[in-house]
Amino acid sequence: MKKEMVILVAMVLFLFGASACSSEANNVTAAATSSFEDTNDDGVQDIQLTYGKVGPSFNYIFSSDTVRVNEPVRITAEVSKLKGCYRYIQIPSLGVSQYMTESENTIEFTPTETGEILFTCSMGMGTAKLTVI
Ligand SMILES: [Cu+2]
Repeated sequence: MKKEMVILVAMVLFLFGASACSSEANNVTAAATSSFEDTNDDGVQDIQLTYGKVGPSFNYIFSSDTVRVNEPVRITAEVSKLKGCYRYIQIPSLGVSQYMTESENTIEFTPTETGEILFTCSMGMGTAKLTVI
């Protein structure tokens, strides 16, 4: 009797774990399907960067959070929305550290490997990431 209970509990736990895993996998797939826009058809993946409410707080907002590997990316910042240190964009993995102005409001790079690229402001309060697929 006791042994049967243990087996039952193990099965329930297994089913729970399996369903939790599959819903997590679905979320990942959903996030990865949001795609970039090549707005002016020049072969560059255009992403607009602005700032606004994200969940309960405020942070950077990308128009798309997914880009394709080995294709150029152009981030264009809406500078008027970026205050203070939010204009000073750091991309540690690419060695980028750039102060955005109205006249210099773009960052261009070509991701050479899949994974995540982290963006932060100079003080680390603002964060955002691009997923390279
Ligand atoms: Cu900051």
